[in-house]
Amino acid sequence: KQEIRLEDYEAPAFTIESINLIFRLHDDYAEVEARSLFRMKKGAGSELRLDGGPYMDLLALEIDGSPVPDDQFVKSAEVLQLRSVPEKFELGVVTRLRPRENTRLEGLYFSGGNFCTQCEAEGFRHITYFPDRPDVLTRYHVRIEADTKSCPVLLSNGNPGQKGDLGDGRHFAEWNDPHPKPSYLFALVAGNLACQNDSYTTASGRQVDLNIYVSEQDLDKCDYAMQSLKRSMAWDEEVFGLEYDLDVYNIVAVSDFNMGAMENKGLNIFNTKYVLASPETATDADFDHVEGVIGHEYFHNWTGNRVTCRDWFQLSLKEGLTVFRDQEFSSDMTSRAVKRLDDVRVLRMLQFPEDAGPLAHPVRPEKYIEINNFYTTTVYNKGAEVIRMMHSIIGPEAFRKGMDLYFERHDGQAATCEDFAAAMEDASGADLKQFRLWYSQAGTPKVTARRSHEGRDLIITLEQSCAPSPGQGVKLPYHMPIRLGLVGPNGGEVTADLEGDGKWEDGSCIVNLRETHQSFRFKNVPEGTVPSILRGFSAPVVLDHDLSDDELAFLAVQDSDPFVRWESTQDLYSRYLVKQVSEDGEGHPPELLLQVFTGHLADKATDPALVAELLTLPGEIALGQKMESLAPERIHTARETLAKAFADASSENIIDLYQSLKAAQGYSHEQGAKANRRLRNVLLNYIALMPDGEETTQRRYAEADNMTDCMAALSLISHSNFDCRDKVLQEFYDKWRQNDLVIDKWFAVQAQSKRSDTVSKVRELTQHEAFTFKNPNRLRSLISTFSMLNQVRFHEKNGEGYRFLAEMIVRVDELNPQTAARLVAPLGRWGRVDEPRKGFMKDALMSVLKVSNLSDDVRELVEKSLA
Ligand code: B3K
Ligand code: ZN
Repeated sequence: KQEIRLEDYEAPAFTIESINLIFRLHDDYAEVEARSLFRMKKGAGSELRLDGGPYMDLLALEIDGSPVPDDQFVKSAEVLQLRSVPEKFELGVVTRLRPRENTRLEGLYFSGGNFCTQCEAEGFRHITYFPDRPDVLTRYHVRIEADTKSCPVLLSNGNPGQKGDLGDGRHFAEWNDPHPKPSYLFALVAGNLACQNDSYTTASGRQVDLNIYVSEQDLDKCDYAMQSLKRSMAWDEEVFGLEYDLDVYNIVAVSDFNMGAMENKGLNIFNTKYVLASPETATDADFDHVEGVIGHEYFHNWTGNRVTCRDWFQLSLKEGLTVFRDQEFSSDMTSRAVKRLDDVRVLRMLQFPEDAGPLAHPVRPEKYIEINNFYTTTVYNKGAEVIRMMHSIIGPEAFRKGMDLYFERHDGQAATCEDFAAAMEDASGADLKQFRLWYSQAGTPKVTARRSHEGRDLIITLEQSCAPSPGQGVKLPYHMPIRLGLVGPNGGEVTADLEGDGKWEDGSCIVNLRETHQSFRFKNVPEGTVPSILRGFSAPVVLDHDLSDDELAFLAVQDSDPFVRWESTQDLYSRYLVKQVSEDGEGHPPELLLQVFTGHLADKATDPALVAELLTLPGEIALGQKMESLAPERIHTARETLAKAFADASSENIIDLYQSLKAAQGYSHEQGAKANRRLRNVLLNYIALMPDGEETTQRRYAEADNMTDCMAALSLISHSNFDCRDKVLQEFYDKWRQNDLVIDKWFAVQAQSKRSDTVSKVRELTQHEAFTFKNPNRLRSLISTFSMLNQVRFHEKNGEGYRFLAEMIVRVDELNPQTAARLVAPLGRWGRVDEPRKGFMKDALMSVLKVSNLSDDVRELVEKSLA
């Protein structure tokens, strides 16, 4: 496959007025008839190029009702070229597909007894020959014909039209989508599904029919998704003034899905993982993810569907913006402070390594071989940070004006990241020229903050740099908003006059860092004031500061900004742990650390969910990122040792707090109850290390009346050498074997085990009766969890972890290239490890490359990973 470049973009030569699609679905094949009205643009040549794919047969090709003669078109595996077409014509294409054989889960496929589609990014070309690109928008009229009994439910985009009986045990349904859309937003579902129905009345009084379709046995797990959908609809009206625009909003949950969900116009298709939730089967985190993804797909209706992307290089235009919107939504629905920590943790754990490794690319990439490989955490999560920075720089009011202007200008169009930045610029009057570098430069910038004093003035000097990334040697300085505060000696906020580019807002000062080296003078600052830098993680950077341990301990307790409180605590713990690792020290943790820990333990004024985070040691992956060269075993040991020291030193307080958090009246999903569970389960980690640890953990497991508590205990048991371990794992499996999503957790909890036998256990689990290479959730729960989250076992010194992953990539690639490609990244991190690991990782990558028939998806990433 050839590399596609942003600089080669050309507008389409034809517009399409409408498309009529007829799907004739049969048990073992599907026939698709497509009739589209094409109109040539002025000055375009008369040749027509249509995208296609190798998995369908072309049964008929017509122009204005007459067959196109064989010598008038050329068909290769991926393109259908018509030599010369009229200025205006109806193109008729009939194709035959085999949905049951489609294990790639792209285009039209069969999952759990139902037909469904996935067209983003380039799946529509596997349904019919068509200009399958996001800047060709047209109106869809769809008719589905299928067996009445096996497919009672027939769905497509837009509003429902006619339906009826066809005789012979077959029936049909028609759907009309009045909003022009690109082909990637097309969707179809046909099958036997149960439905939860509700309705929503929009601000302007439009009544919308809401449906969630799932398989019969899951009907009792849709409530939360439905409530989340209604909350999303209300939130978008309130915060952005955006209303829903069709009579019906359908969501279908399918169990075989390559990613989380898909925002098809009026017919979202979801991974069951992000729809189904009940307290018995889903953790609090799962509930939050359901709400976040339901919101995300709903918000796409405006940011993605009404305004779509001109080309796939602009993917972050819809994804970064929509992630920002779903994060804001979840913040408003839950706790803003804790949501921010969760988001920053994800960014650091997934995006920072991507940005520092061989697969680094800008938020707006400039080239790709397989576009599916660019649905990355950089495009999504860093993309969201870019939007958040604009929000900080121009302020919330101007941001809202900018959004309004963006929709006013581009509703119904395929737009670019540049269009978005221009709207924000025009609405605010701010100059965002330099800011745009966030779209084009890859890599995580480093910011160094140093202090000096002149009289009573405090001068903070910020310096920025960004290491080279593939294809980008030298980086220009970014424009970044750094939110900082001054915490006075007795803990109060100090507001001091600023000399330099910035402004005060609600007790914090947002300064604009634009130069490589730039100073900010705060006038007349009381002695003993400590600067709190990068509040709210206002820019996605690595911060290096000159705060002492005592100052960190001070901020950990006193700062009004929850992010800095957490970050200072983490910094303090990490400093000590990194030193332990590099010196292989056995030393007892200093009094200051214990003081901070017990201080948090006694903190009754703070949200327990945040206290839980303050009491959590930095993860092994986060610690690894603080080291030049990764020492996974030593990181693991140092962290365990510190946890044990905390548990020993504060055992009474830990147990007291643990007891006091016991829910008075059974399970509740209220914020307060969730927060208490979070804290209680963090404390359980420490209790498990105490002399009665096994007993308490086992009791917690046995008494759990919800999946959050159950998994917290099970995860500790899975790490442990407790006698009960095998028995508990077996019981859990026996209890839940009918529930795929819960069994995914069972695989994941074993894949994450820190026990030294984990690699061989994980390998064994691929032979388990419940394991299948065909289901992406199952693959992710075992293979991705192991390779991405279990640092110490994946990086086993003998290279077994790497070899296992390489074998899995090859196995999965035979069935599902997109999902196989998503497994590659951990093997590319060889720059971070020493020999012999480095050699083993490269060998593993090479072994994948040697395979014949490797997909373009996997090949692109493996080749880049080796470069
Ligand atoms: N837009 C889809 C992702 C499609 C991925 C295609 N490989 C889901 C989302 O971001 O909402
Ligand atoms: Zn999205």
